[in-house]
Amino acid sequence: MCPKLDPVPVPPGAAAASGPPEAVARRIVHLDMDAFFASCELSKYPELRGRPMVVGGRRAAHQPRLREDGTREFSLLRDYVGRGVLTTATYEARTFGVHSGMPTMKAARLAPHAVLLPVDFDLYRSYSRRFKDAVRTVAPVVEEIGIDELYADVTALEAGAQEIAVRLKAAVREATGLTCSVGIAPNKLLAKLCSDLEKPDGITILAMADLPTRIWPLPAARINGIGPKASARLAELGVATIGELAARDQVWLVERFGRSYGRWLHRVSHGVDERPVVTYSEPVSMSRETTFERNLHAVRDRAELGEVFTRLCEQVAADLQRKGYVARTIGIKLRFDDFRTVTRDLTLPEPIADAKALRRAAGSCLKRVDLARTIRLLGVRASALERADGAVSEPERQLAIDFEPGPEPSRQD
Ligand code: TTP
Ligand code: MG
Ligand code: MG
Repeated sequence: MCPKLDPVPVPPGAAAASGPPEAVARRIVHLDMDAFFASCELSKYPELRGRPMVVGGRRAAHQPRLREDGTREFSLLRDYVGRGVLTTATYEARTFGVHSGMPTMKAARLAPHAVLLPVDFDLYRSYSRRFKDAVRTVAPVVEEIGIDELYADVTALEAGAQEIAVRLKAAVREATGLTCSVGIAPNKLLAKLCSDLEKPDGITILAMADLPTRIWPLPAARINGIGPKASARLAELGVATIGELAARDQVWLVERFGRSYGRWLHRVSHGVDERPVVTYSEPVSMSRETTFERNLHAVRDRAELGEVFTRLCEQVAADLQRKGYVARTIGIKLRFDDFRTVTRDLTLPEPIADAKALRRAAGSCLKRVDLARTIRLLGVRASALERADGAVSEPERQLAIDFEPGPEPSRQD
């Protein structure tokens, strides 16, 4: 059967009669913080500015030590032993070839003298809130898509794109002291691609007409949704760049990638993306977990374990209350010394957000686990969330988190 062809994409602003009605040409911002975790750390340790630095150490081993003269002593990458990976690196460190996701020991061979800091998620979460609030003062229609990035629809703002970008960057800088990079384009796909083009501290404004010069030379794998498998298959077929993808016929793509993905590939290579900026985002769950510095035993380390367990419950309860949710299902997660992970949960007749009730529910989950082995990690999760004010929420959506958490404990979905 011959696949049905999509209409050839029409650039916004072209005659409406020649394609689907394009209501108003949109202006979409993608804003992404520069070397985010590392930049947050620099605000704590300004003496490291200009030095190569990476984030990915362990709190116990790599926390900076205060010397008697008041200066700090930092761990260096060359001293690292372990199996962790980097969460990020400053731009100075990137000149040595180190990057997010690289095994820390490999990075140590490339940049042995770079400073190594442990991850501090609480700090990054607080900067994340601050920069997002600052953006909303300039551009209220915001979709959060990760800890350090967001989309905003600025179609309705009076100012020109350059002016909006400058204002956004100034607001973020004033609220956080940090720099970000901004892309403004007719849709989310192009905004996300172009915010990366002038990093760090960049502004990129892109019109449909710039597609051939600015977007088509980029590797196809830059597009969100073209993962390692698809890009390997494309490479086998001689397609490395977005432009080479755009040059292929839609039928050719559909034959090789299936109807839905093939058509999508065709559309994105031509810069077409109609997804709206979605301002609501309902979390599916909230959780906190911690990895112990030494493995704990349920009986021998009962007091310590109990204390941590209670603290995790209090943190989850505080997260729920701060964000205005109640939870119907409470769960726990345990990882044992042999790395086996078990979870248990309990669904309650009434939703809760109170630390004591949460601790009781989590405690009864714990009773259902065989605790013979020592424990490396303990986590508490609240799910089946409902708005505490009883408001009807949009269909449940995972709060978009665009990466796996780094090696440190304590994160929140
Ligand atoms: P990114 O925005 O991808 O990277 P970045 O902000 O460090 O650098 P850039 O200037 O290129 O935007 O990710 C944001 C944060 O997410 C990053 O600072 C650390 C974390 N992260 C990880 O923990 N692991 C990963 O593999 C990646 C890519 C990011
Ligand atoms: Mg970033
Ligand atoms: Mg990012």
